[in-house]
Parts: sequence; structure tokens; C-alpha cells
Amino acid sequence: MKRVIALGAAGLATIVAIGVAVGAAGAAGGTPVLPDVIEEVPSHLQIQNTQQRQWLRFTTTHINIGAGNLQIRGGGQISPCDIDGIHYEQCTVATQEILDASGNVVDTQPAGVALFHPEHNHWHQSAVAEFKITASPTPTAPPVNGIEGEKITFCFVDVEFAGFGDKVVGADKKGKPRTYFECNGDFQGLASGWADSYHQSTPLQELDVTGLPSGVYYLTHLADPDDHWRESNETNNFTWVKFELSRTGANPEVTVLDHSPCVPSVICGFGGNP
Ligand SMILES: [Cu+2]
Repeated sequence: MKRVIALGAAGLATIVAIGVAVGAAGAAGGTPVLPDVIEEVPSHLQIQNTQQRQWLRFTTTHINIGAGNLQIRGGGQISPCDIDGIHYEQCTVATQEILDASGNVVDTQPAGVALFHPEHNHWHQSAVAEFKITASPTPTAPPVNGIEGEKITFCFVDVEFAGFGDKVVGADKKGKPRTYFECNGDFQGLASGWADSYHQSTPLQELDVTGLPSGVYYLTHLADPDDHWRESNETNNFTWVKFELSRTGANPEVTVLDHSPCVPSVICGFGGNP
């Protein structure tokens, strides 16, 4: 399903014009050094009962294992927008800035929308990831709980140094400085080697499983579902956890059965044990 973004009519022309201007500015320069954002296998799966709804909660972590930083700049102009049927009062266009080895901007491309997220009280990027519960572990599998692929908005900030795929935390830290510190609307990113974890207690780290029958399912997690960002590897954005939902007791229970492989490019157990 394609994401629908409707910017407020008054601000649309201005915001698009700014976006084009930014896009035209970056051109010449050195060789691009690209980011590669992967998603850790979701962890800490747990069922939460609230107000007669049942939620599957989980922890996820974005990690940039690419040689370059993911850098996103806001358009400056702010206008209301609607994303996937949710209205936000403050939005701006987002542009990925592609850097060379010296940190110069050598190219840009449109990267969706940045929006002020009232529940988290800071700025998010649109369509950072997509969570689904499915019957098979593929990015295109339809959701089984009737929730059409939930595109998740996130802030990007360097929280913890992850290293590169081998879990040797700190091994490569020299020369990979923490770069992005704030969830603001003007400037966000995830530096090479850095990770950004979202614990399962955070709002939005959840999918509705009310009425979902007992059975075996997959929780799937796809990074960059709209292909906003230019990455050095566009094929390693997908992870999954296989779990059993049991409804034999008073409350439903979840048991993890399997997960997608922890190949070198996909870190497992960094933000939390799967
Ligand atoms: Cu947030």
C-alpha cells in the first residue's frame, strides 16, 4: 500500500518549492559515501491488555552499518499535513543529504516528510519502518490482523555505538563520532556505526492483536518501506520474528519460536535479546 501524504493546501506550494531548491543545490563534489540502515530482529515480545484491547509490544533498533551517515534536513517551512490518515499540525519536507568522505553534501534526494509528533513531543521522519503481523516471512505478505501495513514514524538520533555487524561494540568507534543529538525538525540523522533503540514500552511499539486467533504468526519489520533513502545496500531492510499466540489461559501469551538469520549484516541482541 502506498503511503498517502496530504500537506495543507496553503503550505504545499511553498514547501514543494523549498524542496526543489534544496534538491537543486547539491550536485558537484566527491564520491558519495552511503548509509545502510538495517533493523535488528524485534525483541521483548509481550502482550499488553488495556481497555479491552490486546497489544503485541516489541523492542526495535535501527542500526546504520553503512560507511556513511544517514543525514536528513527539514525544509524550514512548516504546514499541517495528513499521513496515513493521521493529521499533524506541523510538518515540513525532508531531504536526505548524501555526503562524501569529508562530510560535504554531494547530492540530495526527497525523503518524505518530517512531522512534530505530539505523543513523543519531538520531530519524526515519515515511513521509517513498517510493522506487520503476517502468516509468512516476506515483506509483501498481507497482514493477518486486518491492520494494513502500519508505517511507523520515528526520530533519528545517535543513541548507542553498535559497531558493524559483529557486535564488537566499540571496536570501530574511533573515527565514527556521535553526530546527531536531537529530534528536531531541521536536522536529524543516524551516523555510521550508531544505533537508535525503541523499547517496547514506547508508544507505537505495538500492534493490535485483539481477536487474532491462537496460532503461529510472523512479526515483520521493514526499514524504509517507501525507499526514501539512498543506501549502499537496499536489500537488507527486512527482519522477522516467528511467534506463537496462545489463548488457553485467561490472558493471551506469546512465545518466540524463531527469527530471521543474524547474518553479518543483521545484528541480533544488540538493543535487546531476541
Ligand atoms: Cu519519537
